Amino acid sequence: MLGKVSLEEAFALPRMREQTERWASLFAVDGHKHAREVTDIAEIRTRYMDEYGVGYQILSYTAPGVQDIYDPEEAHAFAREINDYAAEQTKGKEDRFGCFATLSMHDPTEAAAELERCVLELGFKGALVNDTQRSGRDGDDMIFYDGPEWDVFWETCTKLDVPFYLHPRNPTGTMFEKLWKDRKWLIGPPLSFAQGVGLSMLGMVTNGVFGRHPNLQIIIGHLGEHIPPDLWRIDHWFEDIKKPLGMAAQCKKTIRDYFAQNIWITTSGNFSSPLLQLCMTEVSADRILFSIDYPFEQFEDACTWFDNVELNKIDKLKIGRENAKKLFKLGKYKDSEAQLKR
Ligand code: GRE
Repeated sequence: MLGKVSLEEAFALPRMREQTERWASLFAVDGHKHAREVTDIAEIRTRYMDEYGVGYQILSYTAPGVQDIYDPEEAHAFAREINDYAAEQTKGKEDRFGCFATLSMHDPTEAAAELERCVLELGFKGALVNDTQRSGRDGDDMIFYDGPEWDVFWETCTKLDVPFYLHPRNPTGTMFEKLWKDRKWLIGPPLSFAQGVGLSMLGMVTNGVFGRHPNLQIIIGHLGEHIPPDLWRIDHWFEDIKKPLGMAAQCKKTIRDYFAQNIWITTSGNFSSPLLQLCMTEVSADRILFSIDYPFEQFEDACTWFDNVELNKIDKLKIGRENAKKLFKLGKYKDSEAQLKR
């Protein structure tokens, strides 16, 4: 399929090469290739996009990024540097690339102001943030975004009418020590990422964020971070047990309502046909967006899978590009109107 849109696509600052190589050594079999690809914005990437029919990508800073920086001032300065770099590097390439804002999440008002700068001045399409902000003097604390102090930030997202991509980060501090250190192969895509995002996502649902911000749009990757297959059980426990026990005060609608009205899922890094079918049944093709997770995953794997997966034409177009066009109010980009062959 030509003209696909993908939106969980990472880059790194060239000056962070050492950190990038270290990260690559944990998550890439060919670390040098990964480092080269993640540090590139538009050369290697555009070649892949052309080869595999991706018309438009929304770029975001590679994890854990700013969410790993527990000094608030340093975090904010790093976020601004990344945003200015992304804007400069994609200038003149607006028909192929958009950007998600990178934000320091130490302070809700400051995060809101930087998001506003990115959207209004730099033309960014929303924000991508990792599930918690590392914080505290020794970096052992973490900030969740589901409390009332974050209302000012979520108000800004809805006022600007841009989505927020909730992306995973690796466990750190005591959490790492207690849960993951002795089970290190489960860190990342096998388990810890889905647990981290699931906790934050369902925390937002049950702490009433969508009740207070009914138009807020949150995107999660990896075909829903293990939530869609569990929707029946979550719904049953929310409605039949947790609400009678008091949860109803801040969580008025059902989990299925929030998935229909506030939550989007992408195919990033999860190219499973049976799971896609399940997500279409449980969540609907109207809330699913194609994505790759480059360069942690390969264009070839994502695009060959999606181009060949058995879907009717309407759903393939929705997931491959039409939902993204609407959500991000995209104008014309390469192959944005191309006919679907099969
Ligand atoms: C990511 O998207 O940030 C990521 C990692 C490590 C492994 C896989 C992955 O940081 O998708």
